[in-house]
Amino acid sequence: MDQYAKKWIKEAGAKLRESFATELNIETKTNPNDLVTNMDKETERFFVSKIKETFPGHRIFGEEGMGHDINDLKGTVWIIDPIDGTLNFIHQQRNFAISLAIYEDGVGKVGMVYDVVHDELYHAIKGEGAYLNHYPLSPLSKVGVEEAILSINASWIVTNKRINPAILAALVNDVRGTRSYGSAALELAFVAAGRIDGYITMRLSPWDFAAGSILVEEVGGKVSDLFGENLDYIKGGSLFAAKPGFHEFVLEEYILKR
Ligand code: 2AM
Ligand code: CA
Ligand code: CA
Ligand code: CA
Repeated sequence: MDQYAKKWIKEAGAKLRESFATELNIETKTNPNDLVTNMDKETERFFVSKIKETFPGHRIFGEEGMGHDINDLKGTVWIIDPIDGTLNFIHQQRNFAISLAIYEDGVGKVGMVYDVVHDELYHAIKGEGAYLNHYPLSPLSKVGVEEAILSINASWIVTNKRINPAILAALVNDVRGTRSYGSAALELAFVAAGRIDGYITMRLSPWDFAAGSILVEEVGGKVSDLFGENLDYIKGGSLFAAKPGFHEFVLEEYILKR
């Protein structure tokens, strides 16, 4: 299964790179900043046709329309975000990824995040380690808050309905530096690769984190919602991924501290 997934994700990535030379068709979804392109839709259709042809019994849950009636993860479910970071795809032609995960009865078995422009495939099979292309990713080591690089969107520090923004502001003040890449899948892959130490975001859908969470956990990182609870792989929600130790520390000393 993972060999097919790898082959298809590379093929889809090549099509995305080729699309830079063509004119994109851009539409809005729920609001003027929520965009979708013909390439988002074409890429999802590409995976759907390959999976249906090769694994007719498998189910598919994708951002651009597939399986939006899914309300459990029974059997084998492919969870796909054809382009994660569509705004970056449109504006920057970089900092986007294809995210593909395979879940069996709710357990994440295969996680792949493909950084298309850099030709970097982050991949993991549960229990067999995580890799960046052919290089194994090292188990994550502990880091103190004062040495940590945290990925967080600045807007969450200004207004926020889920948590007092002052808590996030204090955390942002205490860490060594912050980043914001605009692709949840890539940010999770960066946590797994040790390029950043943590990632906090307020609202994601399952296809944003289904693959990345497998990568992070495979190298010993922690993934939860913002308050330390389990992620919801059907509804989505907030997310906090980080190195071991740092995750617990931030929950105890900032997020859950009254
Ligand atoms: P997308 O590009 O596939 O839509 C941007 O900070 C990150 O959040 C991207 O991973 C983006 O995925 C995702 N995202 C953007 N809008 C979202 C929304 N309304 N709900 C959930 N995730 C969203
Ligand atoms: Ca989207
Ligand atoms: Ca996404
Ligand atoms: Ca997307």
